[in-house]
Amino acid sequence: MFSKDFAWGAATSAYQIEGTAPADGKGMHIWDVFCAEPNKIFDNHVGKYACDHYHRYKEDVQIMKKLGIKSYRFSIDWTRILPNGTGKVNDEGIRFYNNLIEELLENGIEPYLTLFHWEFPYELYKKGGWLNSECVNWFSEYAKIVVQNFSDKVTKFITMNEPQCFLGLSYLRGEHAPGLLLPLRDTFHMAHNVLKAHGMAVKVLREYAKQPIQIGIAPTCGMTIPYSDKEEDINAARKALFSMNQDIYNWTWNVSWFSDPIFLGHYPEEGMEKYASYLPEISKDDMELISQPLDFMGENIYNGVLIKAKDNGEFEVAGREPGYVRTANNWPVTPECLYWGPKFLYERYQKPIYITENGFCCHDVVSADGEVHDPNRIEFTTRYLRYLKKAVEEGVDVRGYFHWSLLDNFEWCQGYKDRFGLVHVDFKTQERIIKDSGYWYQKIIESNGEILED
Ligand code: GCO
Repeated sequence: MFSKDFAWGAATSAYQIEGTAPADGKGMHIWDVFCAEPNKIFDNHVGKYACDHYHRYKEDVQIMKKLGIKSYRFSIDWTRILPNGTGKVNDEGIRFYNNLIEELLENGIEPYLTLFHWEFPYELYKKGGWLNSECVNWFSEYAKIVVQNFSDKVTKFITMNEPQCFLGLSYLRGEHAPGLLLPLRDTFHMAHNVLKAHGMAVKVLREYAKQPIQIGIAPTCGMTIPYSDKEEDINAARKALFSMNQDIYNWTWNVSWFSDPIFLGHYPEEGMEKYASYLPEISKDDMELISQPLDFMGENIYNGVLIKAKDNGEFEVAGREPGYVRTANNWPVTPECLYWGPKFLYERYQKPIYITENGFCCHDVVSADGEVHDPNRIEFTTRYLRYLKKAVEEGVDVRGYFHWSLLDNFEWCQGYKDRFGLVHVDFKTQERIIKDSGYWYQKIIESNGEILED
């Protein structure tokens, strides 16, 4: 069963919910700029209103309290704190996040603060962004201000959300802000700088914390699921998860390329050989900085691929059965990934794990009765949590689960098309309606997952 202090939570991110119309001194970040370009976002939706959480945060905290949510993972918009990315601090931004954090604490909800969930300051982007090695100092300056202002109340910090995405989707595929297609070599250089920035931020968070804090990072990846319970398929799935098996233009999705340096102190040998011609200078000091000790591993887990052993000791991706279950945005529903993923990650990195995101996009509508009935989200989440429970009962140290997401929100280049919330948002009126899944999640939390019995 789940531990008695298991962190049942919900997750959001600044740009996706706050509404970032330049208010109260906020600076511009790359998503503000990207959304202003035509044909980048579905139906040219823009994030500058989103859920207007910036003004409605008290209402949203009350919804969390009503649902019994114990922990809330949110991100800080870097440009609310440092409008230009470095230099002058914006007191209004500090005030907003202090108010949010205090509101959470007053309502018995523990804040989990993500420093970077893709809101990269535009002024710093113009100076080269993550490609400029100065980014290590920029990010650590930001981290220092965050920890000095919030660590008297916040004890859980996540440095970055999904380097795989904010590098891969943004600079390899060009689908996310700033929408570039960089030379492969640049993307490996960026990734190394990002990892160094993460490490420097960890050092700064530790040095300036006003009380003992816990620090982690929240990568994501497609998990691997053994095709059968045969030992060879299980070994093949484990091997596939950590191998460099992505094609070169999707290289950021190789799990171990980011997690091995952070948790093991070295890049994976297979990747060092495979990518040798693209790599920057990598020093011993770099790896020491990158592998600053962390207290936990976050992981955003949505789905996985079936892996089958081949006779030659290699592995292959096995096809899914015809008509396999999908979400409204066509993601496969693969509940086993919330067993095998934590299991394999815990075996390799031996760190407590938080599922920092897991959720589903469903076709949610407000029914004639004024409610939002979302049986699919309840069904899918039930299946996934049953597998997570199995992993926990077999000894995987999973400390918490954050459902993505609290609110329907701005789903990046998909705009407002994809609804992931436990709470429905009417983006015209900003009316919130708790979906059936929200009330269902309330019962899960109340029973500490006991009602998940098969
Ligand atoms: C991500 C991000 C979230 C997404 C969520 C649904 O994983 O891409 O962390 O911001 O909105 O995962 O795609």
